[in-house]
Amino acid sequence: MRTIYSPRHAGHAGNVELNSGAIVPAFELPRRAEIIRDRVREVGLGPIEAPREFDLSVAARVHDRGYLDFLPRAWPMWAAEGRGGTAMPFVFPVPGLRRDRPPEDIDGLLGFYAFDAGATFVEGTWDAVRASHDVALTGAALLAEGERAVFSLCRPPGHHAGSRFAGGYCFVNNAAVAAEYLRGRGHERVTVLDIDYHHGNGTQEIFYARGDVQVVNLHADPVREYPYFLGHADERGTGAGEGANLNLPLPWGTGIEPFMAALATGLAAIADFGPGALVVSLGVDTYREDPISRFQLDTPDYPGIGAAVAALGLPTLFVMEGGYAVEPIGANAVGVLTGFEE
Ligand code: Q9C
Ligand code: ZN
Repeated sequence: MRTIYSPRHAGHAGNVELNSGAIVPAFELPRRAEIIRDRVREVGLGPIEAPREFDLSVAARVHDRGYLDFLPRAWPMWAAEGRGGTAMPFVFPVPGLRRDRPPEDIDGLLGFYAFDAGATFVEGTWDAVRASHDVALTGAALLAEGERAVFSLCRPPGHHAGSRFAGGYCFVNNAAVAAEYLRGRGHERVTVLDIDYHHGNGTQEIFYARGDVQVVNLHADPVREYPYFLGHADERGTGAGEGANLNLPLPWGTGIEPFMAALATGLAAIADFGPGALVVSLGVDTYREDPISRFQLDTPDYPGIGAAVAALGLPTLFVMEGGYAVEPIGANAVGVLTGFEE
């Protein structure tokens, strides 16, 4: 399997986040992608290739134009106020206390285009986001050209980014952009299967009213876990998308057996939907020692997940999402891929 990787992710570095009432170094950091890349090499998964360049026309079909225009302007506007460090929102438009009118000030705009304080900007953020988007689209293009499977080693991740909201370390929804690309390239139906620990709220929102892109999500139950406000089992899609959204929430402490049982349910729903291609939002924050998560998967469990996905027999694009136990992240993520190939 080919891996698509860009070193430009490394410009998105030194960010901080809010954690238990304190400002701490962001858990989502450059080493993550480097360790995964090194593991790809170590196990000989296949060639590691640079992305091609794409314009934002596909992204503009899943994201709001004003939002996409804001992302590259966020850091320059912040710096123009004489500020350094990390650009982070502190005020958000909630129902009843907002109008649908973008402010002009950077602090207002950061909140207007975000659902939490977790997607922060430094000088190199937009370049890294742009490269991550290209990494995803290059994988999708290779799939459209006939590859059976490709690994898009995206960083920053994307599945929390909604049509006009950043959050949870995510800016552009790489998996959604890839799925939308595949839809436009001959596949009548495409599925996004999200196995990150956290519910892919952005991906769900983007495709919720669409019947051509199925979204299947395995994640920690939002009753107790981030992102809290979406990801329940009764969210099934709306309008033309009715029945095309499947949430499989799992309790804290979930180990590999119930995880595989839920995965089997998800895979059966995918087979019923009959997509021409599959995009997997691959998060390995389901790992037992992940510092911000509470599932119990272990390193030897990951190949079995890849093997189960492979049994669908679909052209498959893996798009990297979360995973914050930094040293084991390579073995865990690449374990899914080697399991897929066996
Ligand atoms: N401050 C992804 O896995 N909550 N995003 C952090 C500690 C946000 C996860 C709690 C987790 C976001 C792509
Ligand atoms: Zn996650």
